[in-house]
Amino acid sequence: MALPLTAGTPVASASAGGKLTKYMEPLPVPGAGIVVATQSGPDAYSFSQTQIARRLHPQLPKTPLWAYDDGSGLGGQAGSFGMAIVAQSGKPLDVQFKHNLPAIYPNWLPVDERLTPLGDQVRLMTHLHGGFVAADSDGSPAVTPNGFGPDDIQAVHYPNDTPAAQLWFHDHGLGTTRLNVIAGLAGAYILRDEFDTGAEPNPIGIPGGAYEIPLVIQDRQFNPDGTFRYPTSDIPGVTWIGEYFGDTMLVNGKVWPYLNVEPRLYRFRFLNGCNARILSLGLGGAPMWQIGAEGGLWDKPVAVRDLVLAPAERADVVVDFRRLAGQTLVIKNSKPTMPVATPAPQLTQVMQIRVGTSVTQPGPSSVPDTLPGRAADLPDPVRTRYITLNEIGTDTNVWYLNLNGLHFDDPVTETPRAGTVEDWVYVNMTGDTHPMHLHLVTFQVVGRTPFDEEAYEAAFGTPTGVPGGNDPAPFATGPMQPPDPTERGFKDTVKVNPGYFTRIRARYVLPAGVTEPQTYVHHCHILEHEDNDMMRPFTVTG
Ligand SMILES: [Cu+2]
Repeated sequence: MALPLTAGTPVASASAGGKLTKYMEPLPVPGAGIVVATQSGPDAYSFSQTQIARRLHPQLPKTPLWAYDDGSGLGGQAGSFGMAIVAQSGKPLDVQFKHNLPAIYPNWLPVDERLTPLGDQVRLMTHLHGGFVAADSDGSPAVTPNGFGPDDIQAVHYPNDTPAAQLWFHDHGLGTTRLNVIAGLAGAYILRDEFDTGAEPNPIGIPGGAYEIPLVIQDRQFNPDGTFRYPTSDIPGVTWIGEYFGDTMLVNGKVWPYLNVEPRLYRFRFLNGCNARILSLGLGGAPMWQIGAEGGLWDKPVAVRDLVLAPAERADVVVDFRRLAGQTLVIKNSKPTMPVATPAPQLTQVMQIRVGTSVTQPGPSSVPDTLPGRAADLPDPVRTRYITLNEIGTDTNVWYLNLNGLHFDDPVTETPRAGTVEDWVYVNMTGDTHPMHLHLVTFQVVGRTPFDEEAYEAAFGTPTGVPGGNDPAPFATGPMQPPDPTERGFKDTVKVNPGYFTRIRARYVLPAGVTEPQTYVHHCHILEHEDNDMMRPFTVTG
């Protein structure tokens, strides 16, 4: 089958997406537009990363995409987010990813060769986000910085030795994560257990089956030829841009889709899959209870009005449409309120929900009072580390971001001992919120403390930022604020807001049978920041 060749096609300067008619096509869901991956053998999957083309909106030409093919040929993939793995807690999987993409980046993916180990070569590396795996199965730029090239196979082992949760897998190429994810290399990884079976009824008493809907939200721009538009910098010598913001919203890989629902309870599983946009989502008046986040289910539901999700954050939510029969709702995205800060231009409309008038299967009649999950409640730490977030040379040709004033490939400085609990305090020296993500662990959000950033910088600053290791407590300007009610459980990504230092607590346990030392990474999940250079290794030691 011939695919559109885009290398050599001039990239238009204006986006074609913002004027598209909204709510023309149905939301892809697993089994209808999203492929539920088929195993290649017992407890094994064999994917290839490959280029396909799909029409993401009826008024757009087909968009070339990079996709994970499970061997099916992806006839069941409707949009730019098209693959889901369903895994069972306690049941390990062996997974392979074979690079079957072009060797060199096409024009529509503007690589910045200052940031990559091998120039304009397409080097891939799949990371299971939220996975509890050995370092050499993590898809880690600290282990395989050059990634994987054409025809290479990345073979990984996922123990799945954690409770049910909504994970995702996405590319993590060093210096190219923002481009590889824009191109389409992201998929869902739904981990089930004996409580969270996905069926209806289930032991938890929450909606299941066709009434559980993943909602992966990604903002994008388009060129008139249908390719994704990724702008380049207007700074001479620089291609990289500080943040990517789209002017159209894609949900599950389709532009501004609609979803038909019945007037009953649903389970919506939100994932912010944007490169840089922090979402603040409202459901048009439908009552919502959050029941879990990145680390799985909580011990009890929490009523919520707006869901403020930074890139990579997830929210597991029960929504009640029973009083909304016959109505049409819109999921809207508003500007996040302080202290969350982001330079994103407004993009309000997300998707439409059409509530029908009849119910096929009644499902649960109420939201359960208790859940089989956990509130995060770790014991006191044996050690506290202070990690700074710096932005250097903004809007100049040496613009980059860093942690602790160090580059990614400087020697490891964070070395927690296996099995111990540590507090990490992220000290934000920039003007914006950064969603910090740790590989390997899930963590408790302990709290956020306002502080005098200028005085702290005056005391410790250098031309490459404030180094790590300096306790900001003497510079506090108020008491520590407790975590938000939606930060009740274990998380793997936390909003580190400007004007505050943010304390998280984790136990640095390794998977069964994995011996220290093991090196992972922690980084900002704004993909542009991660690519330049807001990422550092850490080593779990003996
Ligand atoms: Cu950041």
